[in-house]
Amino acid sequence: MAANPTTKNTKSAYDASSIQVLEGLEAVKRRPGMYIGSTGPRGLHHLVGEIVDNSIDEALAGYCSEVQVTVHPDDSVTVIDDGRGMPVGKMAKYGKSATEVILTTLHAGGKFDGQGYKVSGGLHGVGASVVNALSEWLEVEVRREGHVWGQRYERGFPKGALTKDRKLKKGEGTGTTISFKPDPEVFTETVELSFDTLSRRFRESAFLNKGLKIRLLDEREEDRDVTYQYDGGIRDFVEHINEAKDPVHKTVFYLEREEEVGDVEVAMQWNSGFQDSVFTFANNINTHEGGAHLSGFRSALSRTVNAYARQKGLLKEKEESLTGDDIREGLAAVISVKLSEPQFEGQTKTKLGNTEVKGLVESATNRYLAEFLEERPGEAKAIVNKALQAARARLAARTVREKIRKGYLESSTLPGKLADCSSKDPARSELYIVEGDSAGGSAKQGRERNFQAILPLRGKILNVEKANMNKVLSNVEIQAMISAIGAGVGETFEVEQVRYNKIVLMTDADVDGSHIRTLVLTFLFRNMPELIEAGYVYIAQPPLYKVTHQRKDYYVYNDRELQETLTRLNANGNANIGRFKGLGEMNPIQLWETTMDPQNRTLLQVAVESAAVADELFTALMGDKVEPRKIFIEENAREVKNLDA
Ligand code: 28F
Repeated sequence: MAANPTTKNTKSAYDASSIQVLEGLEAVKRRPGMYIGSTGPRGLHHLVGEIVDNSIDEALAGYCSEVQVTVHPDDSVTVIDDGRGMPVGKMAKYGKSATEVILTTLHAGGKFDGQGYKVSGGLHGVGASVVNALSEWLEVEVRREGHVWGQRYERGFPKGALTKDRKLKKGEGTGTTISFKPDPEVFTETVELSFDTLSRRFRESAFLNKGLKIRLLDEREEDRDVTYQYDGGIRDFVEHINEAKDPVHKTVFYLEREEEVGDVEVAMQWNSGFQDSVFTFANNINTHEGGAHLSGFRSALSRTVNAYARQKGLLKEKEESLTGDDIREGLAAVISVKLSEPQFEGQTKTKLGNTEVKGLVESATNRYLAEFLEERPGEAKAIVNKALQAARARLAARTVREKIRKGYLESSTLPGKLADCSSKDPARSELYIVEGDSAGGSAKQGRERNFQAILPLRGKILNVEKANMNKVLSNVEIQAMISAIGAGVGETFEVEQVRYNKIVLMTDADVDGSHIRTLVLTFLFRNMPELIEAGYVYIAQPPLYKVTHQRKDYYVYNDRELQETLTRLNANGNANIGRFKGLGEMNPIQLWETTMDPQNRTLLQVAVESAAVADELFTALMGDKVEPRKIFIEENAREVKNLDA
């Protein structure tokens, strides 16, 4: 019988495709890093992300509304979606079911017949086949065409063809379920998935796909079960970023456009902080390195805000335009584009290349932001004022930098409040930085003026960790410290120019005092690290208690000493114990005798073991994250008594 021309010889098709599959699996197993970045924890988590992204692709196509991810005690994972279900039909070209082709052919899924989906996320489209190859086992269940279909693989090899199993139950929806166990022979470092890593990633995916419900269950720990769903999409994302901050204006700006080139969404809202947090995505992939969409956004933002500021007379003709940095200070924004053919470039393939996208984002942002500002004059004014404030700080800092560069901001323009010492020999001179004017007053009276200078600080100083350099340099208290120390700041700091070889922080022993002390230490650590490295920075130790016994006063510095003193005096109850609430309570003589007299004071020398550790800790202590505030430096400082001995 003549071969029926319509039925190609599926046997040879099968053989050819099987060879291709074997080569593909081999390639992935030989160099997994090529396909998932690494076989460390990041690569391990990518496996889960890749499978979930295929469900998200089905959601992008409009057919899936819920994805459920379960981590099992044996470190295997199950992902379930309620999409249409992977196609199950036999593909003549491959002589196998479409499901098996998707799960065994590299770069299959989503795109193998050219049409594919309009946009596909995934790990730059490596598809589920890589996950299959790198899994000890993988099981797929498809619910579609009235039946449940199933197939099992081991290290990518099918243990049999796709089978048509039970009928779908009444009311049972279509969809795809994939369970898999990452191969411990590949992921030799660890196969343990982190709930936090997964939940962070899925929360981001939910923000980026408005309305999509993603649920994460962890069977390894009781009741670790979160569900993310954001009907506001990236608007909710911006609100989440600004949750711990205070917004400068009420309405979150939002635009959404669908053009030939692709879809673009932008959401943004300014907060009163100094950092800008602008996150950009292309097909749900975080484009950390930015690219065309980010530059389009930035151009539009600058142009539109400047135009509005000038048009409303908030920016005078002769005044220079607001810079991008001025405008972006305190900005929380999310830009998300969806393209059919995204080009990822850059070091880590997270920079969007498609140049045509710049125009798409720029024109959409120009148009809708101008409208937003026009329609909300109150909010627009707040936004422009924030940028004007940033510009003023920038210009003020420029002046200060000029002065520092020309050496003005050192000895010549000493701050009014500094009560300097008469000695000009740094080796003998000490600068006490004191909290508050009343303590400053006592210190000025009590000190030994030929070698002790006093600089009172007015209340809290700026938290430099959160402020950019412009803000720092335009802060009066900070300027006073820079000029008193007299050796410049930042890159122009010269430790040989320092006017005092002891800079002593003297603040109250209460929470406020320790907070101010940490702020000053953060400033010094960030802007004059050599000062700390030279061992010039100290912390004064005022007494905590005054014990009066038989008309004699004893000053006690901590609870341990208090017990020892009471025992030594065998006071047994007839001693009066007074607690010092703050430096201001001490009269000048007491302050001198107990805290400033080199003969019997105690100074803690600030010694930072490793700058890197401190750097990390300062960021944690003083950054945006709300961590338990502990005085890291004191715990690492070496206690030094009678320094002057
Ligand atoms: C747990 C992981 O992988 N879900 C998937 C689909 C649905 C279709 C599909 C997938 C079609 C054209 C190739 C069904 N019906 N969850 C998943 N759900 N793949 S993967 O098709 C494959 C593409 O190019 C699907 C009609 N069209 C598409």
